[in-house]
Amino acid sequence: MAENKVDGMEDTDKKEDGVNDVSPELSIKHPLQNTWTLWYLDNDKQKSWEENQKEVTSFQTAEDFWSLYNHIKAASELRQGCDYSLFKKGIRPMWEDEVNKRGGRWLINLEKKQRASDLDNFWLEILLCLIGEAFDEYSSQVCGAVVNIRAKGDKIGLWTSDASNEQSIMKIGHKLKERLKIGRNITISYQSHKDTMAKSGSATKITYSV
Ligand code: MGP
Repeated sequence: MAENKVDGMEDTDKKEDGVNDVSPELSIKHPLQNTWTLWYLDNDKQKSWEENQKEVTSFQTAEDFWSLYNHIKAASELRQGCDYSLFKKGIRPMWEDEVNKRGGRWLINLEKKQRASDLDNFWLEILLCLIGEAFDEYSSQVCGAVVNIRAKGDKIGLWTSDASNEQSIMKIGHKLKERLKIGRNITISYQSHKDTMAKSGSATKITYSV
């Protein structure tokens, strides 16, 4: 018995050696430029908005992003009132965070019927833009993105850190439209968080649009 066991273990060791022979390009994960944190906002009416924000996990390689993405529900499968947010590690997905408080967001308002057709594609494309630093030299201005699942129509926001930096905001807005293949006939708007916070029932002031 004991001898068999030892034989078995030797076999296993050999297999493991084989795996380790794989070239480094295939076995080393691909690091991302930033570490990213996924947040989930639950819609629990007993709790405050801030208490409902849950930090899920952080990742810093392409492979770990895909493991996470494939493991969680698609945005379209979340309950009404819930959000996903993906932010650079250390930035909380809220207006009050030091990095967000002078910033704002590019906002994509979806029609109800787009939950079935566009929502998950848009959200994945935005995630890939974030982790792939798709906004080139303006990527440092990008804080993260939020998807809101709402009965009145879902929303996706791309948050940047400086609502007064027109050049960065416009470049990011154009790139966003291009990557999401949003047609020229559709306009998306940028709002500062200060204005979003201040709105009282009426429409939020639009600072830029593309
Ligand atoms: P929401 O979830 O961004 O949009 O904000 P929703 O549900 O479509 O509502 P609408 O007002 O845009 O039509 C809903 C509410 O959540 C806000 O009115 C705030 O009370 C709270 N909230 C949202 N955000 C993003 C923040 C935040 O960053 N900080 C704090 N303190 N509260 C927030």
